[in-house]
Amino acid sequence: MRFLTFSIIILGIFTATVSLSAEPKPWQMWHQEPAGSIAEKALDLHNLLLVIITFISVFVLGLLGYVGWRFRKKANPKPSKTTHNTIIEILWTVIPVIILVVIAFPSFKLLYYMDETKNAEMVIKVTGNQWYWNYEYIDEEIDFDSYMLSDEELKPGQPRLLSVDNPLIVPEETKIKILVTGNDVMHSFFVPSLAVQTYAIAGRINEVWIDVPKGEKIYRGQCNQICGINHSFMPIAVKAISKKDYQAWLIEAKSKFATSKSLQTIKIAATNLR
Ligand SMILES: [Cu+2]
Repeated sequence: MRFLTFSIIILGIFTATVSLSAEPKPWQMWHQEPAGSIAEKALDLHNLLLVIITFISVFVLGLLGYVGWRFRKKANPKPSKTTHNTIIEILWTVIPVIILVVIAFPSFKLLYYMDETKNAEMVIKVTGNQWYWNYEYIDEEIDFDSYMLSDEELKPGQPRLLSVDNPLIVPEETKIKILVTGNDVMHSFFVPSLAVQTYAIAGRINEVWIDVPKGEKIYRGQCNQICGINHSFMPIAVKAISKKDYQAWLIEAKSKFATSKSLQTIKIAATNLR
């Protein structure tokens, strides 16, 4: 009985974390559940490519097996000296070209879709640092750092090495443009479930966008550009909340994170110029 209760509690904790955050699971074999339109389209393209490459691989393997068997020494003691066959040569050039065109079409379509940041409803600037992230809400003049939680700081249900003190808070169902840059070495902003991965390079700004679906959820990611000794200790947590809760959070955040670094820098620079 005690074991049953224990199991139910464990199961409860497990299912609770499953529904509240998008993160890698032990022994996971497939993608994380796609979140947002880019991730859904990327998974569709992946599934199409998987079908195509499976057919090609099975065909080539079958052909190799057949040729190996059919033309073995015993079955074919006198090998033919044929070297050219125009029809076959045209076929093995034209068919791969057709396959590549079939792949290029949806591929470019997705690429241009991902590139379209025009109608974004808000902008967040993400800066990679050794070894933490800084998130700046440009229009709101909010700016804060996001550090990984140490093992001692973890609360029940928070995954180790993936939890942070200040997650990137975003409103659900909103198109958000993200400007990614770096402050020192190269980092990379990577959230698998949102299908977002962009390099953070000092002196450059890379643009991406996300539209997290409805529902309160944490989308977890990591820096995936080897950036120094603590590379694996700068996780990303994107927390989606309702638009109403987001407005409430903004009010709180404006007092909590009011010291806008960039504004301070501008002010200091302006005073120095005088
Ligand atoms: Cu990094």
